[in-house]
Amino acid sequence: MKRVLLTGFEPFAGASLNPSELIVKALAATGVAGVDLHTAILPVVFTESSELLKHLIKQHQPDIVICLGQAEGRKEISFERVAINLDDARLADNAGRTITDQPVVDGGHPAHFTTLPVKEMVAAVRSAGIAAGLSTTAGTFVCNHIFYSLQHALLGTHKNSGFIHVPLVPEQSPEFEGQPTMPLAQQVEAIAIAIRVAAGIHEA
Ligand code: PCA
Repeated sequence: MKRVLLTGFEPFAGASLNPSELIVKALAATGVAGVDLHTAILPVVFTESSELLKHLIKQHQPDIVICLGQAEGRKEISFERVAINLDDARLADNAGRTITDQPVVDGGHPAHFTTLPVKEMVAAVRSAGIAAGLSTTAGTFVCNHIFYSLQHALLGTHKNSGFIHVPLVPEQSPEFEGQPTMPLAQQVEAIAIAIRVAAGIHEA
């Protein structure tokens, strides 16, 4: 059975919730059939998030690592293809720091690609009737930071890892007027499917 580490993020920028945290907690409660699932919630703080992720990888020795984050404005489950070596925040992280124009890893490659089977994951989620797509930018805030740190940490290993951005949930509409949303239950189902595809056990 593949060991999977799944992470979400706490709320940030004054928001009351983060759907990525709710998805991770829902799947931690139910488990995902056929995989040995380990979960954690990361702080939306540049250095602390990546330090904690590296610690969790050491602790759990996962075969697969999938990190989730909220992407307001997106209407589909968004499978990120590329992480770039750039921290460039437009808003403060949850420690109050606004890091700009800094590499994620000094001397690291300019970018890393996902090592998840993202096209199969998109196809499987879509065939369950849930909106999904590929993305070529995870931005330059803490989500891209964690994605780049993850790919850098696992470089040269045979582990599969990557990042998925998720839409807002309808409960956030009052805070994010006019932005697209997707119900939490659909998001949870999509991520369970994605995990099972990554683990090679999705019966498509
Ligand atoms: N989304 C932010 C950081 C945490 C989160 O859930 C991002 O896209 O960078």
